[in-house]
Parts: sequence; C-alpha cells; structure tokens
Amino acid sequence: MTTAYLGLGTNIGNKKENLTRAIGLLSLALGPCTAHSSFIETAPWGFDSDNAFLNCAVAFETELTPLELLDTTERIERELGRTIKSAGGIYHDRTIDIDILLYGNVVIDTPRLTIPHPLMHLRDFVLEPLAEIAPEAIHPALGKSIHQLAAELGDTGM
Ligand code: PH2
Ligand code: MG
Ligand code: MG
Repeated sequence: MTTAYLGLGTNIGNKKENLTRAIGLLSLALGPCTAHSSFIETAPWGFDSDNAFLNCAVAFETELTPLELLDTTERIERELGRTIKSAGGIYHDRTIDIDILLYGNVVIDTPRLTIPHPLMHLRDFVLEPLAEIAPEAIHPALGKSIHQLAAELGDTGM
C-alpha cells in the first residue's frame, strides 16, 4: 500500500457538492479516504476567471500503480462533467480537477505523468490544504516537508 495525496479543485457548478462527490467516487475506487483537509476558497491562480475556486487535499492508501491511479482520477473527472483538460499552462474553468500531488516517495517524470506534481510547491491553494493533513510529508524531489514549503511560499508574498 502506498499513501497518495491528491489535490482537488473546482470553480463552476455547486463546488461543495463537486468536491464531496469526487471524494465519494475516489473512495469507491480506492477504498476509504484516510484524511481530508477543509475546503478552502481560493482565487484563480495562473489565469483570469470570475469564478473563485474551492480546493482541498485528500489522502488514500492504494495498491494502484501511479498510472492506474491517473486513469482512475481522469475517469472520475469525466464522470463529474470535466470536458476540457488544461494543457501547456493554459487553464480553464472546471467542475472538477483531481491532481496527484504525492505518491509515497516516488519521483516520476514522463510525458503523461509527473510526480510530485510539478507546480505544487508554488501553489498556496495546494500547500495550504495539504499542510493541514500532511505537514510532515516530504516532497521527495525537493527534500523538504510540506510545512517547510508552505512557509517558504508564504515568505515570498505570493
Ligand atoms: N488549478 C489550476 C490553475 N489554477 N487556481 C486555484 N485557485 N485552484 C486550482 O485548483 C487551480 C488554479 C490548474 O489545475
Ligand atoms: Mg490542476
Ligand atoms: Mg489536473
């Protein structure tokens, strides 16, 4: 079993329901959610939108490989009405986005999947909820705890 931390975000529709349904479908596929953060409202990061986000972080213990986990999260995104995948740093409003943040201490860099999530250490909307449930977890590529990364990001004033 490996502990996987996922970041969830939504900025259209009934956002609280979108996050709750995503956690429910993830639990059906993976087994019980072992930790979840509070739902935090955040401003759109990296693009302009009138629609604020609701973000959270969740943890699961899973036997799935990273790519099987990605297949699962992408299937659930589609089930919850996600039509457009963001690519190349161009972002869109979405009913749900499920990102694999950490998968144990695995480091993977392939065209389809990069773990740890390549931008997680730059994003308050990821680090703040993740620090709620896993402050001591180590980012295996940067060798720093989530708590430390959140504090460093806070220092830069972003
Ligand atoms: N996700 C993005 C881009 N920008 N901003 C916020 N606040 N929350 C997100 O989940 C988010 C974002 C790409 O997936
Ligand atoms: Mg994302
Ligand atoms: Mg995504």
